[in-house]
Amino acid sequence: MIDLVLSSEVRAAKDAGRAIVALESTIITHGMPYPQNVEVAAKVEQDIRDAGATPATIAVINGKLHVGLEPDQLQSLGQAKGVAKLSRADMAACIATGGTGATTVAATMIAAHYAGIEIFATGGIGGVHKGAETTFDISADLHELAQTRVTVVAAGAKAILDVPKTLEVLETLGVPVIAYGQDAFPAFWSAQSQLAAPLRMDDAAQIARAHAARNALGLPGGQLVANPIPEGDQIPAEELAPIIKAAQADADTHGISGKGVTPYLLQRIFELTEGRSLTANIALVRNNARLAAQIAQDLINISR
Ligand code: PSU
Ligand code: MN
Repeated sequence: MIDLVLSSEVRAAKDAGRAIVALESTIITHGMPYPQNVEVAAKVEQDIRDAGATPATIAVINGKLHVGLEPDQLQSLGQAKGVAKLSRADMAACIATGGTGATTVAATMIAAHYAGIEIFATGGIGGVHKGAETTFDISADLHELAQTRVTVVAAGAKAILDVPKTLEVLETLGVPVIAYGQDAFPAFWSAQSQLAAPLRMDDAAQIARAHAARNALGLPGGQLVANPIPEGDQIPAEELAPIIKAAQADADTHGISGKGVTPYLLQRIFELTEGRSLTANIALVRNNARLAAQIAQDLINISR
């Protein structure tokens, strides 16, 4: 048995059968600098409440799996240095050794499913990195989407990834990739990309019904909902392309590999855009939180 700790509001929502949206914590510890990380995490939680659902930020603290963090826990996690980044391979080991760590998309999906939560909002998922044909750097997030029944709302994939290869792997793994309200697969900082999304849905209730239909068919795995960044918050792809190139070159020069790659690139892009990447990132995460809250409520309405 593992120690599962629900926050007071998640406990109350569960007891009342209200909609809950899972949130990851790696975005807080490894995706954004302090103190903006804590401010953003609190805002995203509030967006979910304002949209009528309950937020459940997930992390492992001193060997306990927390689903929903109290404000002081969020604050200390966001300030802590050297917090472990937990993906599928690491979470059980962290729990067993009494450690503290932040959950990636993959680990958050596992924890959400364990706690009975089916909808999860984040910024961007991990995917196939550029040069994966030599490095084999493919995020465990993709395989998690293929096997754990959680619908993940993200803003597409960052151009730090090889986005066409990421979509190919998702197709191979049988993961539905659904663009919300448009035909193109959104490109994280930009709403549009040159790539068509395999599926399109225009309202949250359809996404909830597709989630429920997969459950009814006994299909393992979740769905990836690709929600475009709001128009006014975009950064043009042409502007970011040279910055991403420079960040990637720095990562290569410093021999960054494994778990270090994504956090390193995110931090370098933040520095090289003088914080603009963060402003856009915040806008899109909040936008995803609102959509996820809607899907979670629609899912409850279906099962009634
Ligand atoms: N992409 C982002 N922001 C993030 C991450 C990815 O735009 O914060 C984080 C997420 O937690 C994601 C993880 O699950 O990085 C992927 O890491 P890796 O590529 O090592 O699997
Ligand atoms: Mn990786």
